[in-house]
Amino acid sequence: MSKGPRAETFVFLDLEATGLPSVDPKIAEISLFPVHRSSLENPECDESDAPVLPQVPDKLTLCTSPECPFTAKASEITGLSSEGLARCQKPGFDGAVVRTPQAFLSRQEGPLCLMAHNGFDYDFPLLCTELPGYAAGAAGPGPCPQPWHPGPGRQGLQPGQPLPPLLPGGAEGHVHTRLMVFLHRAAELLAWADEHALSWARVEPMYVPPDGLSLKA
Ligand code: DCM
Ligand code: MG
Ligand code: MG
Repeated sequence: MSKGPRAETFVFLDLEATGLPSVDPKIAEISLFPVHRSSLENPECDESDAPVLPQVPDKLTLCTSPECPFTAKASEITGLSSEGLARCQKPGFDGAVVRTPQAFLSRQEGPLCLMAHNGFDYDFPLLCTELPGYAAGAAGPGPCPQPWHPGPGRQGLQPGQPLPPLLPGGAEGHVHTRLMVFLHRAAELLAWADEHALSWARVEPMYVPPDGLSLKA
């Protein structure tokens, strides 16, 4: 299906936000783990032959105080609240939130392929709404959903393989867990991603912000 060049870096990402798409959510946390193709083609394993996290520890996690309150469910899931973020004096969604991930990703070898569980229904449209400059400027194969559900009956694992623990810790914990699931069947999932990666042009914004404007990088 993919017509573009193959990705050299796979960026495992997760967003935490103030709610589901029905409430026009705002991003509260972004986590990005770029993993070079070579680390996925030859994943390192421990003494019991279970894959371990790639050695190169390049990752970015940042949070921002969203303009709107969290739904009760979103607050329960993420452990975040407007009060907690304000208490820690976290600034709102400003130019730094746009520029920092862009600068970070520009240091990775392209083309990039973004990997997110449920990405086409949540993370990518929300990125498109809140970071349109990034979406417009992104080159290469672009986003790619992860073809499994890392919950009960995890489809990314072989029967009998130990499950990686579902780490708490918001977006970063979720990215970590999903990367570990990927590593358990890296060759197969890498081939799947090469085949199914879609261009950013296929991603529609989740919603148009009320002022019709979003921050540009
Ligand atoms: N979310 C929500 N209610 C749910 C599931 C998710 O409001 N039942 C929102 C808040 C999360 C965001 O979606 O920050 C992303 O969820 P996840 O990290 O599971 O992808
Ligand atoms: Mg998510
Ligand atoms: Mg998450």
